Amino acid sequence: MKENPEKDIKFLTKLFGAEVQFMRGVSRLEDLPSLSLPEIAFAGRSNVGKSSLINATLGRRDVARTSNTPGRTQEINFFNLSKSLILVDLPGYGYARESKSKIKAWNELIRLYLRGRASLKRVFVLVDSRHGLKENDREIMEMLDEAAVSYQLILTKCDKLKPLEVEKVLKLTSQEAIKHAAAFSEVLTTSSISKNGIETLRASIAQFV
Ligand SMILES: Nc1nc2c(ncn2[C@@H]2O[C@H](COP(=O)(O)OP(=O)(O)OP(=O)(O)O)[C@@H](O)[C@H]2O)c(=O)[nH]1
Ligand SMILES: [Mg+2]
Repeated sequence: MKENPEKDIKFLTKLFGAEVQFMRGVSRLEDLPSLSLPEIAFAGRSNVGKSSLINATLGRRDVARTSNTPGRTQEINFFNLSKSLILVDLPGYGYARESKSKIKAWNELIRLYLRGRASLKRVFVLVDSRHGLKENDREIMEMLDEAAVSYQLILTKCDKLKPLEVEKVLKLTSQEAIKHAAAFSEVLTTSSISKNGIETLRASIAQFV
């Protein structure tokens, strides 16, 4: 990206206002699209707000499908942004109102994708600000550390907390992030409703264009 802040804003507005194309939803590893553009993936527990955050980042409501019921996103969904990069909406790991075999299959697919994708430039690991890091988040973080896949933690749904509560969970989460080899030390705070943190997230994504 350019260094002039005004130009940066223009660049971001243009990039995220550009055409978004749904490429495909994948439930089997052999159906993954061939490696082409840089990929940025949104991972996290079911219902943490992955699909909503993708929509907020794109400034659109309905690119990625969202729902109150954990387990909405059932495939790895690939979205081509402006023929420049690919945003990847993953199914949630952990709890979902689905059969054990389905959850196991999703978890397996997510892990294989995250560990073995050469074009994957950054993983955002989303964490519900009301709950903080859970065991299955830590498992994913350790797996990404081992695979040397760069990732950044993002606290979601910060509109549901008071500012001081956000500060507290941010501090705790940051203290854990710095202990992980492949994690960014900076943890982002976001809300897909108030749009807080979305510009920072956009800037973070745009560096891969
Ligand atoms: N208050 C608030 N609610 C949110 C926010 N982001 C998402 N939600 C709500 O949380 C629920 C789950 O959002 P999704 O975006 O579908 O979550 P997901 O992580 O994609 O869920 P799965 O695909 O099931 O894993 C929906 O009811 C959203 O409206 C947010 O920033 N603030
Ligand atoms: Mg989803």
